[in-house]
Amino acid sequence: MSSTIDIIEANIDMPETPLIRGENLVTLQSFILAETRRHQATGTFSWILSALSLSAKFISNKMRRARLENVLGDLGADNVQGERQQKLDVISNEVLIRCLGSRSGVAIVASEEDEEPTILRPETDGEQRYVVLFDPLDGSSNLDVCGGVGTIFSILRHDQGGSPEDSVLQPGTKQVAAGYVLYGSSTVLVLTTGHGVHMFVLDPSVGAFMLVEQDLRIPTTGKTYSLNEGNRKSFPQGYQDYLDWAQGQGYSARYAGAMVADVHRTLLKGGVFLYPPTTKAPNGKLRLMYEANPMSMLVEQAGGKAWVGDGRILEVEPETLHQRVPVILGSADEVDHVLARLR
Ligand code: FDP
Repeated sequence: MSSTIDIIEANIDMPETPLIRGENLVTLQSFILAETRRHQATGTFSWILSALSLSAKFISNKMRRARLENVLGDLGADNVQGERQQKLDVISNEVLIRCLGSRSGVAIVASEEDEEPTILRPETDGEQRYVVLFDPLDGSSNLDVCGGVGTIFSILRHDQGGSPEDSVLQPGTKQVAAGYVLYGSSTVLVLTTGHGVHMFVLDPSVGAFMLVEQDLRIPTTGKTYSLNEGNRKSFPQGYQDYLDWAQGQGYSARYAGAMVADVHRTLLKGGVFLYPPTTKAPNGKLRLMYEANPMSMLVEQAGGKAWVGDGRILEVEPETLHQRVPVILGSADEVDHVLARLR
């Protein structure tokens, strides 16, 4: 069976010993085009992915120069979640809205930073349009200390029959694509369109995301848990029992405090990422529509599991745009170890 890389590179004669490291040079753009053809997707959809990739390049560039351009720190205002807004939260939100807003295939955008979705083109005009939900800058409290932060996105089909609200409030199983960008020691974009998970790294010298791993699989096991253990005393008993068990088994703790960084590590190395209910946040802290759902689609597509406690995150019926859910996701066996203590 020919791979996407074969399709793109078939006509290129490569020297026997490549001068550039890496067997093939496939950009996100060419990968999306090949995927579009392979799965008979529409060009509209590819344009949306290209807007997300363009936004990621803008944000990445801003981030790298943030201290020099004096755009670190908070704005002195709270967002709709009652959280302190960072200057870069606002800049990233604007970049995404402007890039996505110019694509005719985008019907609605919904952001963590805005109370209500922005309805751009509710009519379909005979074209399949999409809803794009995003957290423009996840983990932004890490910004001032040069820690990893990211952008998370989820794409749904715009349902022309119902109200814009119905279009936005679809369960995670209906996502047609999901992904994140991690602005870490390099800028990494991880994407699924429902046919596996693929990883790209931004090459700043050419300004393109290059494919570095196709069909990424999460390890089935991994003796690492990732959660804010400072909240331990206010977790439900099952989570505390899990921690006792894991520590007895010699597990390690790893927590960056930014979901994108923690999920990325879990995806590559295995283990489990958790944000349990706490006394202060009885439904957990993470948002279903633009944090838990897209990450769950990626983790499931990579062969892992993503649960709220008593069911799959992707099957939660959403009630509001900014609703929160408890999150347990990662290697299949490790998620099972947690669930066994919650039952
Ligand atoms: P942040 O508030 O910094 O944006 O989305 C919320 C989030 O970060 C996640 O990225 C992260 O996993 C979590 O909050 C960290 O919360 P705690 O500080 O409560 O551990």
